[in-house]
Amino acid sequence: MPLVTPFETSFGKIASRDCIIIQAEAEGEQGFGECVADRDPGYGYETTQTAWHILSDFIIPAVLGKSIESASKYQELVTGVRGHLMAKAGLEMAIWDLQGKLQEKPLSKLLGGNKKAVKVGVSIGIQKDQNELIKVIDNYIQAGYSRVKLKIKPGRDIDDAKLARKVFPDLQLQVDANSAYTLDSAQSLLPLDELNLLMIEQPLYEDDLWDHHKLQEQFKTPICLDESILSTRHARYAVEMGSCKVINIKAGRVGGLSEAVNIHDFCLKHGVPNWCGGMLETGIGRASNLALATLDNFIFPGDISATHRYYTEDITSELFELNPDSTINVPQGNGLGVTINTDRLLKYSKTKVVHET
Ligand code: OSB
Ligand code: MG
Repeated sequence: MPLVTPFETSFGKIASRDCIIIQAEAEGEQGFGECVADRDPGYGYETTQTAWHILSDFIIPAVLGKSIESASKYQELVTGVRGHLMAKAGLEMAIWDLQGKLQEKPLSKLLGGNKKAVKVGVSIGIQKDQNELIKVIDNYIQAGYSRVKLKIKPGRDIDDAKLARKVFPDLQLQVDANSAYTLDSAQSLLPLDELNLLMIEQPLYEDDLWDHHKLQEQFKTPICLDESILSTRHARYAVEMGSCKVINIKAGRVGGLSEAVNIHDFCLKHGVPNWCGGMLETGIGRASNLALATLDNFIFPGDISATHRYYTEDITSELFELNPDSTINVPQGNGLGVTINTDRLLKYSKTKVVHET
């Protein structure tokens, strides 16, 4: 899936995505899911190919032909697969979609949400220079986004953020480092604390909960964890250690929507605000993110932008558009509430495999 513009982060540049789309069938109905793993293991260790392998050789055989009472029971079938949370989450999404269609309920309702629209922002990649950065931010503000996240990396951090803050003094602004710093090198980020940022996302390595605690002690700006939180246990460790004050939830990163809801419930109970992260999903994953973001503790705007911020041609028939109040409507149809544009799906498909009982 070619992106409208390449997306540059501290771990590399993404110009197009290799997505795995999963179709699950039961009782004459079908559900769709999207695995968020990408071609390169830059954000996490999984790739499209590892996810394809784990799905084909382990996850699908563990689930195929089994009777399952609800999507929330899916994890019990795949306990034999350690890790590979993105692969697991892709099939779980398809089963939730299927359940919503069979029970004639939208996913947001199945998960316990009530909102009809959710607050969103836009995540902006590292730009070629500062002129371009200001132009890109301005365009998104003109388009109606009220919250902007800037990707940062060593050498493209303080100056970019300072300039953005100077030009847009009232903008809801945050930054995301995608694990590009160590506790030592992150000392250079201390000036960020004067910029009134909503949060600083994932400055240190994903397995560095203790150093995030030390860094959080140096900052009044909340640290938000993304890559570090793979389960409710990680959320508890981070909260007990004081490694962060905000947690970004991505169902794809934590093994699926069930675990995402568990993390949400834990954070709600402990007064730690959440927001819904994104992985440049197609309309399928975007519908899932919107449904998840309807839960009560999703307090900050999500990284869930309009379709055309990502793709000129998406594989769902529905387009997601930004409302003037920087929200996007949550699909109200059954399950994910989206329909697949089969011509587009075919046009962009590289490989298709059918697993049958
Ligand atoms: O860290 O949040 C991230 C995209 C790909 C991988 C990791 C991240 C991101 C984004 C974009 O920030 C979020 C989106 O708009 O989908
Ligand atoms: Mg992030």
